[in-house]
This record gives sequence, C-alpha cells and structure tokens, in this order.
Amino acid sequence: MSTGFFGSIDRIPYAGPQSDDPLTFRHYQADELVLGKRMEDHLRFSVCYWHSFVWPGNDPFGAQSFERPWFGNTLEDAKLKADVAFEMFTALGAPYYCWHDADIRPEGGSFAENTANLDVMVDYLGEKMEATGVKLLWGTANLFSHRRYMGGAATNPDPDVFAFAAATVKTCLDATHKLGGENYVLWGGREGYETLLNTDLERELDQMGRFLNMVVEYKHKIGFKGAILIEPKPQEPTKHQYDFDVATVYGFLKRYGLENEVRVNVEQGHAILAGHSFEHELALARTLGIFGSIDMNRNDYQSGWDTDQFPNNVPEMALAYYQVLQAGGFSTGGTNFDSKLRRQSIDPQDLLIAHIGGMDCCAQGLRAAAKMVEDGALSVPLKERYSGWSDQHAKQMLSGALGLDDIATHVLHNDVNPRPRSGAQEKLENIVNRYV
Ligand code: XLS
Ligand code: NI
Ligand code: NI
Repeated sequence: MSTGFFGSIDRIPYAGPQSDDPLTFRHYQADELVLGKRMEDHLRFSVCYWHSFVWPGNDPFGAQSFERPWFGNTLEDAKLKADVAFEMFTALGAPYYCWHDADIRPEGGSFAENTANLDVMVDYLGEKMEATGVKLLWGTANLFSHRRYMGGAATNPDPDVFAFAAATVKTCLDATHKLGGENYVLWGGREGYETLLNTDLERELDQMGRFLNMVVEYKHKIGFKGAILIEPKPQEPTKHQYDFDVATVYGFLKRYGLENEVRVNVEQGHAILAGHSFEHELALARTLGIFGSIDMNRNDYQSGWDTDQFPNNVPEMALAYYQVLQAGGFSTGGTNFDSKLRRQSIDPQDLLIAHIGGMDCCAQGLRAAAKMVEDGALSVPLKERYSGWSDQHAKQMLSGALGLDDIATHVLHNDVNPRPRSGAQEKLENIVNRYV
C-alpha cells in the first residue's frame, strides 16, 4: 500500500529528448546499450537517504524548511521514512541506495539503544529490499553529528569516544553485510582539527591508522566481500580534514599498510573544495589503483562550502565518466547522488525532479564519454603525444639501464636538441565540445 507521499506517481517513464514533462526521463534509459553494456549497469545509480529524507532544510541562519510526515525520532517515523524512500527509489528506477546508521534508525540514548534500533530497521529495510529489488550500494556510520564527536571520532583525544565510534562502526559493518551492501564507506567528517594549538597531529593520525586497520580486520573476520572506501574532503566541518584529497588519502593508506585494502569514494563537490577538478581526482584514483565509487553532486564554484547541488553540467559529467570508463568502469562502486534540494524546494515532486535531472545529465555525460572512447577522440592524440617513448633509447632511460652519465654521453654524441611541440589544448577542447 502506497503512502501517497508522491501522489499517484509510481514509475517515471522514459519519454525521449523532446519531452517537456518534468516527470519523465529525457536521456536515461536503463536498457540502452553503451559500449555493449546497459546504461543501468554502467551508471549504477544510488539515492542517498540523508539529503532526501533526513535533512530538514536548515542552514546557518534558518531552521527547518521541509515538513515531512516522518520527521520525529520513533521507530514508527523511521518506518514511514523507509516506506517513502523505497517508493522514490522504485519510482526513479534507481537500483541502489545508501545510508548512515543515524539516517535509518531513531537516535537512542546509549550504544545499546542505538544498536537495538538499528537491528529493527535493518530487518525492516531487508524486507523492503527483497520486495522491490533495490540494493544497498553502501552503508556508513554517522560519526560526526552527535555532540560526543565534536572533537573527532577515531581521532578524538578521549579514548572512550574512540571506543564508542569503533563499536558503532562494528554494528554498521554488520548491518551492511547483512543487507548485502557492496561497499562500506568512511567519511571522516570530524577527523581533522580546528586549531593545531590543541591538536597532537602525529597521535591523531596514528589513531586513525589503527582504526582503519581494525575496520579492515573486522571486514575479513565476518567475510564481508564489499570494498572499504574512504571519502576524501579537505575541510568542512573541520578547518582541516586528514582525508584531504585522493593524493593525501593514498599517502595515508601507504603509511598504514592499507593501499591494497581500501579505495576511495570521490565526490564532485569535495574535489572542487580541494582546489581540484572532479576528473583530476578520478584520474589520480585510477592511476594509483584505488578508484572505488563516486558521490555525484555539484559544488557552487563561488562558495567555499559543500553545497551538494544536483549535477546539471553535461560537459563536466562527460569528462568524469570518461575517467570512470578509463578505469574500466565501476566494479563494486556506483553513482551515488550525494545531492540535496535547495531549501525552498519543499514539494514532494521536487525530490523526484531533482533526481530525474541528475540521472539524465549523467546519462548524457556517459554517452558522450563512451563516444569519445569509441572514436579514440582523445586517446589517439594522447598516444601520439607520447609516441617518442617507444624508441629504444627512450625506453632504456626508464628501465634503469641508463644513468645520468650515460644519458649525458648520448645527448652529446647525438647532438640531441629537442624541438618544442604544441600541446594543442584548444584543438582538444574543440574535439570534446563536438561530443557534448
Ligand atoms: C559530506 C559527505 C557525506 C558522506 C557520507 O560532505 O559527502 O555525505 O558522503 O558520510
Ligand atoms: Ni559524500
Ligand atoms: Ni559532501
């Protein structure tokens, strides 16, 4: 029986690019083949619980703007929220969803109460997943909202907070495993500092390193086959976050011996906050062999905080999915809409329309990226640019066969005198524009 929250809508149809009905897809077609694979299997869309069903629409100056019948802290509220959430996943045809423990269960007054509430809701969600076929892309623990975490979770100066966080992650890994989740995410929202004046940086990094090692040990202990993912972000809520960006996370994983165990969940808005582009973070992640999943959204380029808007920039999406395709596509990962409505978008339909637009934009980006791959639009000129390296002497410079002195002799004897060549950036930009 439907909750009626979305009126009579039960499935958003594909109506083609000419459609002017906001409740139809214009580009996303689950079964359309792209590079021989269904669009749905490429994009692996996921809807996040927190922005759409939990966030009340507050901002630093204004209180709640959304009124939802499930806002409250009882198990009944949590179940109604789940009913509506699954109606939306189904209406959109989204194959996956994601949660924090605090999104799906009422907040209890103790660890025992939290765990008991989580258990009830995991069973409830399990039934809904069974009934609808919607799967869990990832679960995660909210280790940042409650005041106990104001000084960090794993990096807290108080060992009791570390313990509370560790115990909570254990229950969330159990829940994710039970629901067949394909990944488990750690976003270190408060793993960082406000001021170095009260922070022992070395100790906090070691605490975080041990914490993450315990997560990996426990994953293997219970036989969880999904990937453990870290989600980088440079700042907000803390002034400085330890998981700053992909490069920083890789250094951290190396230092604590986890580079083969943990991958990254790259978010568009976080890349922008770190002063990078989304495609930079994706390219680096795949180069380092730690690409896992993406949190899809859009940051406002003029603001210094995480605006989590729905994506609407096709050329940007094309370059992002180009990197995903270069990585061989998603394995356990997917496209999770970590995106939220603007606080004036208070109608139930706004939730659907925002996701429809985001999914269409990703579909267009994917199509453009796939066409560029097919045509070798970027790979052919790229190969040509580096073609000098197939030369015998060039290879020896990298293989270890030659040292600086050998190379100096070679340069002298052959009168090597390189002639600069154009990087042809505008030509390549024009090529990309033909596809988007
Ligand atoms: C916040 C993060 C968060 C993670 C999950 O900026 O994006 O939503 O994705 O904890
Ligand atoms: Ni995120
Ligand atoms: Ni974010």
